[in-house]
Amino acid sequence: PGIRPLVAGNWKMNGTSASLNELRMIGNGFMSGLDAETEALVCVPATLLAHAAEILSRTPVHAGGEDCHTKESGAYTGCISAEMLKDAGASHVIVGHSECREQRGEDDATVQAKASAAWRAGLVAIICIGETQQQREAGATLDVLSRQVDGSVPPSATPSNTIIAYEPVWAIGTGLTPTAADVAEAHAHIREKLSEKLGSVAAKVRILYGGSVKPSNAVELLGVRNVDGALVGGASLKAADFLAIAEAY
Ligand code: G2H
Repeated sequence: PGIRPLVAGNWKMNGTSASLNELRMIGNGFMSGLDAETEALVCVPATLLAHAAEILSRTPVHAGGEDCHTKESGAYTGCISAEMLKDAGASHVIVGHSECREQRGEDDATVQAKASAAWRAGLVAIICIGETQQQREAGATLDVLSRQVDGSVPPSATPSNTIIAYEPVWAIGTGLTPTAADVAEAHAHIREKLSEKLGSVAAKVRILYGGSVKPSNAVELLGVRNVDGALVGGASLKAADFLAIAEAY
């Protein structure tokens, strides 16, 4: 109550100009009939961002980036700054996705610096956290989430510049999802840690669930207390699936 849900897509390393038609269909879907209570965003590869932003500019759907560098510019071959994403039409950027943490050795301090870089450029930071399967099996889930909130979320985060995405690593792209009770426990814990860190504004910071969200489980997952939206990977590549998930609200 009081929090506008966000359904965000994450295309990852998928999509060429041929995929822009799906984006057109997503934009059209939100123009015609979908509940205006739900905010929508699609984060696309940087190569598509300017096209995506142009296509979505006539719709209520935002375009976002999937990662950014901490610096504004400089000798960082192959990297993209938050300012560049903003210039290409992004409103949001994902930082600290588990794939970046794992594949590129990104630590909490780097993720926090990326969130600050996003704000510097005028972007909303979507900060991803979540435990691995090994950590879950060891009973360390809540400790891991505490450590990631402490380390990855800048102390001056607000509901307007920051969104948290809880993505259990073992649920990403696997088709596995936690139970509603597990999701409720994790989100309540994240909310509590945010409150300790940010004070009363934490009540309004959106906490998205991510990890194998699809039309068939969206109603259950998005109905959980403290779940303020979804970060959708695979199912955001098909307009029909993404729209069906948004309709779960
Ligand atoms: C988790 C999620 C989106 P998927 O990475 O960030 O992907 O929905 O494919 O599990």
